[in-house]
Amino acid sequence: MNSIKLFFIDIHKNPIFLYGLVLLFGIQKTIAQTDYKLWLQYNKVANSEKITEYQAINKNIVTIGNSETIQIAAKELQNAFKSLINKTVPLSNKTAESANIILANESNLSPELLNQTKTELQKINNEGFVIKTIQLKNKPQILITSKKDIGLLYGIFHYLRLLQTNQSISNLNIIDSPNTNVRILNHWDNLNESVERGYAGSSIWNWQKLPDFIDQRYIDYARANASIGINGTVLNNVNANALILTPQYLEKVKALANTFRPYGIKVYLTARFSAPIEIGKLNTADPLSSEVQQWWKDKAKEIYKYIPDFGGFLVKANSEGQPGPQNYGRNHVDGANMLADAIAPFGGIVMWRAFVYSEHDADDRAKQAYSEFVPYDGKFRDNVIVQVKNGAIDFQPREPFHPLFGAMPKTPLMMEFQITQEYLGFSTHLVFLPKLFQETLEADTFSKGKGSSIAKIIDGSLDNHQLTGIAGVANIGSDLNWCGHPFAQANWYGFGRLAWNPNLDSKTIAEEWLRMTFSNDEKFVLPVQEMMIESREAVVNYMTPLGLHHIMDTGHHYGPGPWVSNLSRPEWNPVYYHKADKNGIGFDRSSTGSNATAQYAPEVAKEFNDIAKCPEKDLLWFHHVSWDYKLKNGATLWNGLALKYQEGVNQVASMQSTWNKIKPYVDEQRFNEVEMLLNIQQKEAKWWRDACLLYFQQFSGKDLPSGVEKPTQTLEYFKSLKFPFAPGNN
Ligand code: BDP
Repeated sequence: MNSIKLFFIDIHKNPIFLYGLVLLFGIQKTIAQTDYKLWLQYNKVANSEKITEYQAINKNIVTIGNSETIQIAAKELQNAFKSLINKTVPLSNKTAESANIILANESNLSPELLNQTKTELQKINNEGFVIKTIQLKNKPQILITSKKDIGLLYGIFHYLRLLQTNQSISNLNIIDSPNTNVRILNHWDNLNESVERGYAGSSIWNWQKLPDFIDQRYIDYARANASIGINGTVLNNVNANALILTPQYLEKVKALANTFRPYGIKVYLTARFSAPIEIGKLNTADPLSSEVQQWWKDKAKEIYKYIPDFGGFLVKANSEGQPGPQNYGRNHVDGANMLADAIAPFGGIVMWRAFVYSEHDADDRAKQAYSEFVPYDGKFRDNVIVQVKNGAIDFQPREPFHPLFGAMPKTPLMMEFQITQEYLGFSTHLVFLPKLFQETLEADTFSKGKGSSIAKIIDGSLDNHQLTGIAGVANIGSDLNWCGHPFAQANWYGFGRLAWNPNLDSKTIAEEWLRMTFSNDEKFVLPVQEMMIESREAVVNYMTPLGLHHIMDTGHHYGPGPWVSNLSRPEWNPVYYHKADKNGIGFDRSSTGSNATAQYAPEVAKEFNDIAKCPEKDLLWFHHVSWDYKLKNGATLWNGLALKYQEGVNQVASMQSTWNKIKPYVDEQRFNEVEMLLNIQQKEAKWWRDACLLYFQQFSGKDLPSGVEKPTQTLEYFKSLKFPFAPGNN
């Protein structure tokens, strides 16, 4: 037993080694490999007509230019063709005339090729690409071109996606560029290799072995990110450790930066505000002190010696106990601008987080970031971007959009989504997050009248900003399948696709991902796509329906804990958020309550503020509602709430039945994994339903309506459940 365990631990981080063992021992199931390959499975194309079409076009590849990036792109094409269409396609740097696929950036195009693509090239930015079927000597060829080589890499991944999803590749004319500049993962990884809110094993950064040992995972990570257009990574936790800024660690960061560079990925770090004291031996970190300013300038210079294209800093300051400018009586602008000045000469940026709330502020937590940041609008340096979570509380299954979006037109704002499922069932529950992301991106802030969507704020088009970005808190760890749940990979994938184009439809993303990751068979794709889309509403229903929020058990945030009321900070207690009493339930944020609704543009505020107009999905977020209140469907609030919880449970049951039906289309291992995880999800959806309804019933004093199953246990039982070793809660 022990040796088996050891075997698994050893192979954990090294799939190539695993593959070797599999060959050696003749083990048939190489499925661990399958999971590891993410959406880049490159399964052999099953449709014979498509194979013929693809084989006819992809005969040889010519690259013009010799950067590492272009070589990676060409090799990727070659490898992919081998598995997709079982063809060894020669690669050369001969003349374009002899090619079928030409890879070259615009500066390497012959006048003739340039002539055929110059209008398209004018429409792309530095990371964009053009894929065009052109005629050379009357022969059709596919030209993949761009301004810079990174565009070629993005271009080939787009091209391969067409093959992976069995689309036609004749007469192509694709012009595509990312809508945002900074498309970045935020790793909440600690230097001891634990991951805050990480549910997929430990950190993939092996700080102990760096800089000399480059794990194959780093390369695979960079490749996967490049395939979806992610171009930045913050390596360490927002709850930062200053040691990352010491020479010993900068050497290691440099090794990672060198590995990621050819894939177009820049490295960023979190900056602990008190670093000048902790590692600089100063006795203050006051941003207005000239010695502190000098310290950061010197530190920036030092960092850029190691990493000439270092991206910049992400900062969590004066939030949840982290140090910041307020420790010295200064404000967020003083802090952010001081760092921005230090890093500006080298082209770096500062991503300053707006996730702030204080136990000393008696006002509604949902209002605090807005109150604090709006007066700073227009006061930050040009290389500062303020990073705002999608909602005003904290990555809940559903939140109305954060009121800061639209309220700081003179400041670039970047979106912070959470890909790791801190409040959504960890890596155990299947929840397709792009649906949630899309809901936020599509929300209309009305800041400049109708049509002022968050997508337009994020991509800079509404307020005319050049610096733009989207961050996602990574769900990546050392698990063999990277994300802990086969379907959690779709959330990484979908985040990248939406960061590239915030207007994409989550349904399209689900379909692409399924085809690339599992199968192109319609009998598989359609039902599973539907299941993924539905999964977001399911989790809302069985955890926090009708606008409830933050009623997870505290600390680890797994499972229900609406009864928790004993934590030192009031806004850490679930009772603060649901406010259930005999009169009703919900947080009154209307003008009769905390008046958080007034932080939105008048058109939006009017809707949220009026209980009759407020969308029911957000009802209890904005209103304290009587148990007998009549919902739009005629049910009382109590009955409606109970039925929503039941609906969530039923939705998971229907996800299970969908999954059981698609068994013939999925490999055994992934089928079994998802089946087991859905079984847990089903049990836990019931746990949520029963625990919450039993608890709220104490206040409503009403029976469960017909259609809602009887609780499986007592409230006391649910309250007694404890999870001292839940992952991700350091
Ligand atoms: C909360 C997490 C906490 C993070 C914090 C943050 O519970 O671990 O440090 O957000 O975003 O969601 O800073």
